[in-house]
Amino acid sequence: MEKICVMGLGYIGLPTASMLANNGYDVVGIDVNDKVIEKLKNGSPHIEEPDLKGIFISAMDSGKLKVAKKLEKSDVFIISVPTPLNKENEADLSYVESASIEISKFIEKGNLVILESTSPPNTTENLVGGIILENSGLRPGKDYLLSFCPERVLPGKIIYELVNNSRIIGGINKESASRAEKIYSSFVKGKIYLTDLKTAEFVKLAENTYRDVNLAFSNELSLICSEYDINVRDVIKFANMHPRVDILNPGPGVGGHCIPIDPWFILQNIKMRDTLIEKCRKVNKEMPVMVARKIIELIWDKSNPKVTIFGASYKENISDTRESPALAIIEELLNRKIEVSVYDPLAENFKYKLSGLEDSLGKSDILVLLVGHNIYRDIDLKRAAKLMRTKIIFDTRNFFRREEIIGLGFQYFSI
Ligand code: SAJ
Repeated sequence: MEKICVMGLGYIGLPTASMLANNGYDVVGIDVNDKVIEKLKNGSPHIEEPDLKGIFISAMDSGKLKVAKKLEKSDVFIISVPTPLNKENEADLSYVESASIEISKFIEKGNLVILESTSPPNTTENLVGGIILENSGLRPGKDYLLSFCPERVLPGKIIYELVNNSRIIGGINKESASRAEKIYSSFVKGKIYLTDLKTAEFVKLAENTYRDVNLAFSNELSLICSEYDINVRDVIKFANMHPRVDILNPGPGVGGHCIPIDPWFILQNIKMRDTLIEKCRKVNKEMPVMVARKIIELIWDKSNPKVTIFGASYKENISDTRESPALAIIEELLNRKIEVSVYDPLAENFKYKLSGLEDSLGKSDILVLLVGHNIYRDIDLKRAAKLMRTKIIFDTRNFFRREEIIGLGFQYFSI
């Protein structure tokens, strides 16, 4: 069996490395972060994700998965490092660059390099291929094989989707795509489609941008419906009964480390201006501001108002708080000197202080639900009503049952 080095042990790299090891490959997972390596060596993943711990531990126990800080010689190198957005709304490819420089030191003729990190079109050939050529003299497609294979898995369902989703693989030539296909087919049950590098890079961006555009449409509908005093949820429910309509749910904004970022990668190297994609991004970015304004409107007559926020993570039932709409909403409220208390037992690495349930509700003037975690279903709303100073619920996810909330004496508002 070939040896594979997976560079970057984050949300995608760690499950992928574990999966490959469980399917017979000798895998070395590389991460530059000492704390991550230490935790993993002690047998516990640093990421919360259903079923991840089990597959990671079995990979480590089998002896097929090692974790290390330094890269080593290998047959295959998979780059799975972050590609965040920089201040100019362009891809920060510095981690891909560093990984490519490292690979240049170990790569040999006949090896395969796969980029998995979401990147603007041409990154695999120009940046990864360019750096390796410059530093090792090896030519992509001639001396070694070069592919792009984007991850497509949904946080919260990563392990299931890693196995069952289809994959798209781009190669600098057919041999590169086919060799990468052989590796992924060791654990992927979904279909695997082969194409060229640029197309595969673009497909990944198009998928997430499609979702961003659909969400912008849905969020804009919610604003328009509120002008007409029509319930947008009813509109979407009925419209989606049409066989060719599939509108997503409006919410307090679009968070996470992918959907708010990838549309910018599509736009960064093009001449076209005034695109639909950019407008949609702006609509979604504006949603938290609209939500904050609505909160302020609902509590404007209170002296020293207190706002309770349920949901710091960027979506339901996960701990990830990156680009969470809660961040922008809380910032708006704090800028107006409004007291904010956040209750989210799942959230990790949140910028603001998190409170206990009773503390967060005590003497509050409004409960704003930003994310519909299942654990919020167990909350005793009668007790919440007693603790709060003013009984208002602003439900941005259609999470609660309106009649029940009103029955408990609350005023109920939704998006
Ligand atoms: N959201 C809504 N309403 C909806 C659906 C989502 O407001 O009806 C919001 C969520 O609350 C969240 C944001 O959109 O704030 C994004 O959530 P998501 O569930 O749509 O997507 P992510 O970011 O968790 O994962 C996406 C997925 N992409 C697609 O579905 C096209 C996933 O498959 C990708 O692998 C992932 O991005 C990624 O890593 O690129």
